[in-house]
Order: sequence, then structure tokens, then C-alpha cells
Amino acid sequence: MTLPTLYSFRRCPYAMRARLGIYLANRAVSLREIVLKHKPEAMLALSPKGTVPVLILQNGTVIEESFEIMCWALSQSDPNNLLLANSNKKQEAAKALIEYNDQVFKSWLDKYKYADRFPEHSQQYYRQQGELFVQQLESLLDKHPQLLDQAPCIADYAIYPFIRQFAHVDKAWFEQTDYKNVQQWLANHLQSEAFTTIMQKFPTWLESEQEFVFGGEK
Ligand SMILES: N[C@@H](CCC(=O)N[C@@H](CS)C(=O)NCC(=O)O)C(=O)O
Repeated sequence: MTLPTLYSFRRCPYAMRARLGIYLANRAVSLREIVLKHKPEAMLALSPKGTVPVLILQNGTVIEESFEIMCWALSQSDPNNLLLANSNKKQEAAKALIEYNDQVFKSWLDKYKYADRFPEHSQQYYRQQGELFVQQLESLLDKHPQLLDQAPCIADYAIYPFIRQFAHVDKAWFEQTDYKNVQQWLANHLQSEAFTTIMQKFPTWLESEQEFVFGGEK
């Protein structure tokens, strides 16, 4: 049986969230680990915008946004109710958090991480802009152990790979902050089986090489 093909890059937070969605939905895909500097022609032919992740379904449909890949996987099987069925209010809240992450926080994160490329402001300034989101997450996590409830939902999985990057820019700084809830939430997710599984290493896919099955029934 042919499987959908996922073009992925291990360290990309968008690709991490796609792999988390696929893993948590027990979907299997054929994973092609790429190198961003040498994107495969086969991928660019189907998705010229040239970002990962990209999922190619058996019927040729191309899904080239990480959040949509999560939704595709979870709409088929969602044993942990990550899509928050039965609560429109929480679905809206999850969507708003993910949108803020992708449209606002991510750009401050990039500037904080690569501050030398953005000399208009100091690295500390960029960090402070990013912290506005971290503060929002901290208050949510004051109310419950996950962003919107007792159990994690799509927002937790879509967002923590980015908070991980933010924390890793200067680990010593992050660890001494007062964001105790975010620290604990992040640490729990990073120690989880889901994260360990999605971070396993795959050899780089080259046109001639074998693919690797990722995910599937546990
Ligand atoms: N909106 C896209 C963004 C994906 C994205 O920007 N991925 C980065 C890697 S983390 C990428 O592929 N960048 C292209 C490059 O660096 O050449 C999504 O959600 O999938």
C-alpha cells in the first residue's frame, strides 16, 4: 500500500508540529528528510513555495501548511480529542493562539535568535517582544496544566516546538525567569514519548534512496 509522503526537516518547528499531529493521529506516512539548502526537485515541483513540511496524499493533493497537516491527520483519527470537538469556544481559542504564534511570535523569535542580522534593535528588545506571548501562555497555564484545559490540545502541540526554540536561544536566562508554568509545561512535553518519537533521526532522503515509514498504529 502506498502511503502519503511527508517532506520533513527534523529541527524545523513547523515540521515538528506536523509530525506530532501525524503521530498522535496514528497515521503512517512515508517520511523524506530533506536538507533545506538542497530541496528535492520532486518536492519543489509539487510545492514551489519551498517550505517544509509538505504532505502529498495518494490522490495527489498537496498540503503545504503545517497546521493543515495536523488537521488532516487528526480529522481522520483523534483519540485524544486534540481538535476539541464539542467546544467551539475552545476551538476558537486554540486557533487564535496558533495564529498569534505563527504570525507574531515566530517573527520575534527569529529576530531574537538571529539578533545580529537585525541590528535595528537589541537582542533583549526582541526577546521582550517574544516574552509577551510567553506571558500569555504563563497565565493560561496558571488555570490548568495545559494551555486550554487539563489535557493537551492541538494548540499545545502546535506551539511548544516554538517555545522550545525560544527557550534554547539562552537556556540559562530562560531557566532563571519566573515563567515556572511554561518551564514545567515545556519540560513535560519534551520528555514525552510523542516528542521522543517525532525527533528520531532519519537519514536524508535522496531521490534514489529508500523512504522511511513514520507513525502508524501504536
Ligand atoms: N507556514 C508554513 C511555514 C513553514 C516554514 O517556514 N518552514 C521553514 C523551515 S522551519 C522552511 O521550510 N523554510 C524554507 C527555507 O529555509 O528554505 C507552515 O506552517 O508549514
